[in-house]
Amino acid sequence: MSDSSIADSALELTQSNDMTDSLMTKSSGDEHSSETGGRAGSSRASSSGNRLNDQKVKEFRQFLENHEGDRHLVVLQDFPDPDALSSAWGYRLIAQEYNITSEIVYAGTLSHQENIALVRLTGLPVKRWSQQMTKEKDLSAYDGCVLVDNQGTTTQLTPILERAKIPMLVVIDHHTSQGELNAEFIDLRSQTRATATIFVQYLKAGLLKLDNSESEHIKCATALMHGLRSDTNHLMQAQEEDFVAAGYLSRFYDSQLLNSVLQASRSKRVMDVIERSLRNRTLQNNFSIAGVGYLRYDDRDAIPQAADFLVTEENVHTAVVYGIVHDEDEELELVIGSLRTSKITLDPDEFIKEAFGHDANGRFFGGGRAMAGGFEIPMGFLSGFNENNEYTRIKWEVFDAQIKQKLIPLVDPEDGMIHTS
Ligand SMILES: [Mn+2]
Repeated sequence: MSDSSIADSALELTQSNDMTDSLMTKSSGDEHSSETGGRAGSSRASSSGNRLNDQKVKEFRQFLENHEGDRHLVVLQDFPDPDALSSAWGYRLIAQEYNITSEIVYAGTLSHQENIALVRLTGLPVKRWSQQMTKEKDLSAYDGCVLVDNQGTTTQLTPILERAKIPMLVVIDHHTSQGELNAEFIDLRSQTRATATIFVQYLKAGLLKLDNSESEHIKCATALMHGLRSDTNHLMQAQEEDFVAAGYLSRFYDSQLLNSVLQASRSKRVMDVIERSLRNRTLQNNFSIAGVGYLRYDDRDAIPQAADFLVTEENVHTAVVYGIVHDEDEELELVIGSLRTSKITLDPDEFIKEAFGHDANGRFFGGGRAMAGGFEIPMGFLSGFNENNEYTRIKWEVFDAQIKQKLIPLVDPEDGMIHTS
């Protein structure tokens, strides 16, 4: 895995402003107020929001018509989440209407049990392409690539596709802009909570008529419902457009199927990491901080799950869980961490950027969005497995102490002391 691969943490980083901005202030859900207020045009935001969607639908339709018969590669972030997976499926079904075939791929891991369940139970057509496999493929078979719920900065496949000169055709995303993009069709809506919401708007506008008698439509609608729920914290941070989208999906989705996806049980290894986080946690000023030691690359998603769990403890408003993740294939090690908070005045993005700063290239080690954040710190020269247990233990202790040292000034600004317990 290349160091350009950033996952959950960086994903959270990129979502920085869109959710926090509107959490406590007027939300951009007002975009549709004219619909409910009955005074069409009374709100500039409302008409411009609808106009944007109408305009984008028109552009997208034109794009699809121009590309009839194409073969597209839909590239997801390395650790695809339900929003990405379901939106990519939406793309595939819409594109099919224009005789465009698309393959949905990701290079990392499907590591959260809910994501695995989503893919298995709905038969979501996604494939893992490792970096190696991708290098060996004949990419010239594809007319172009499509980025959904990402802008190419969270997938290891970007440099390979660039080298193979596969044109970037489409970017549909709700993260804040990651820099200049060159694609034929771009729909970036940083005020929108979920890419799934954008796709539902495309469906509603008629790019594909969902049909209750088509089982693939029902399954895709179910996946989109899961996607938009999971990017809005179970609709708790949803805006009007997300509720409208969910309302539309409610005509098609299979609630029992969604329930089975949500019931996915945790693996024993995830339980073990949660157990370690409980045992190792230190409580200070309503923060709960836990280092969980080493874990396998495939289990990295246990870290945010442990943070989700620790933040539920009485008198805790913020939990930070981190560990050293080693990727056996790539002989690479990273410190990966997650933050969860219920404290409305704590901005995870600011907190993480301030705690860990950035690398030599000015790139932050992490960031966040409302209530959640993450970080990913490459271990560089110290990376790599060592047979010697004592060495491994010391290495962990050093990183553990270093992370705590970075966190403590923020957890307890009065207390400049270094705590390493
Ligand atoms: Mn998303």
